[in-house]
Amino acid sequence: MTAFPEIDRIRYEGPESKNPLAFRHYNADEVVEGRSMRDHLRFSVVYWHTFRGQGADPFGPGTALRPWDDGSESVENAQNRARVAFEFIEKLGAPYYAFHDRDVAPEGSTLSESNKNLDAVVEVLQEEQERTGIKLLWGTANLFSNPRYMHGAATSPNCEAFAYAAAQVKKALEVTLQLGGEGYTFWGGREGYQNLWNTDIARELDHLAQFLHMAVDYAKEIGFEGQFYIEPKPKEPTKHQYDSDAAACLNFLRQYDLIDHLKLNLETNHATLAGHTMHHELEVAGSSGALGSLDANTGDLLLGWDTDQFPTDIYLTTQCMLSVLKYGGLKTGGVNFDAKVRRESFEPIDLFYAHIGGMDAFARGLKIAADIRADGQLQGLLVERYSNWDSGLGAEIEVGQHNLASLEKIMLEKGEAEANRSGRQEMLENLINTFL
Ligand code: XUL
Ligand code: CO
Repeated sequence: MTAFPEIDRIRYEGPESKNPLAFRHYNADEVVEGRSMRDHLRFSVVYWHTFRGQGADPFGPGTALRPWDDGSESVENAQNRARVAFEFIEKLGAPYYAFHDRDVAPEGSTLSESNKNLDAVVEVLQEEQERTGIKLLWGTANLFSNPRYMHGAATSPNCEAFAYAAAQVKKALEVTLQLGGEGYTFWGGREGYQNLWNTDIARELDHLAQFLHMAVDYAKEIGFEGQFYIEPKPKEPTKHQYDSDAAACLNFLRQYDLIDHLKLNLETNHATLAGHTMHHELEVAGSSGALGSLDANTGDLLLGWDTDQFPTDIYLTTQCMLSVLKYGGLKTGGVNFDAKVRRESFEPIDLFYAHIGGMDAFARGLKIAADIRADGQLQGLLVERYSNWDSGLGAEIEVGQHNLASLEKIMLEKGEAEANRSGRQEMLENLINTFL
């Protein structure tokens, strides 16, 4: 059985190709800065949008045609869907995928039934991983859809919702280990508040930290050595999510002694909802040594929701890859397309177009970023901007030789600070454009 009979393996045909089912820039074996594109980009397909998304929105039901899916919540349908997912990922040529426990297998009427369903589908995932060589980038548990999590999971005022979530994470860690997953992500689905009159923030944050420590401890116990990630998002579904942006996550991780255990999984549309750019979030995480993985997508600035569209903007992907290269490249993380085809793009083939576009956009971003780095002008101007810290007074301050009184003495003698130099912002923006 094949779900995509008309599609062959998607191949690299070069920038001149007019074939919409070919890559123009993503050439997996091509070497950039000493590493293949495959290894730089570590592309990953998400199960939840690509195989469970129906295209529903608040104004109408799903539109997606998925002829392989009988629409039931049976385990057989879930197993069949898993095989289709691997056919898709293999034809696309992405080396990784990511899933939530409840995307891949139906929730049963009890926890043990849900665990049994998950085991039955994980068996197929394992077979398919072995057959194709496709690997699990990260696993996660859905701790936000079921009504038991209406007030949150780890931050719920109901301790049994916390306990149930803990049990779900335990199982999700076990299957992530079983599948050789390279990471495990915590996105705080409803870990936030809707109303401060009924919320004890300090207690909820303590609980969230306890929950993450339990996961870290259990990973150690079972020998899971993958990387843990926390994924910032400022709102949706709650009005304020605790993990609101990279800086808030870093503060939380440091406050609760978790900073050595979790890195950040940054998502473009979450950055923009937070009033930041993805570039900002990457630099905040990277400069703290916490840049872990990318949920690659984009929002629509005119809509203001988490629309999770596929990234096609070369300026964005160039910024992403400049930051990734600057901080030493992706290690356990990947470029994970947490993105969905839009409601009007309802045919199976649209899934290919969407991923091909995202992969090509990132491949171009990678090549452009490498060109900018090889050229060296941008880096040279940055070094130059801070150069008066390299010797004399600047160097003395940096090594801690001064205090307020000694600096006052110098400035009383000089009377005024040295004149500033131009930031050259327009010139730098023009410089970047010469590479695009
Ligand atoms: C939600 C979101 C999630 C996480 C995984 O906005 O991005 O899909 O990536 O739970
Ligand atoms: Co995400």
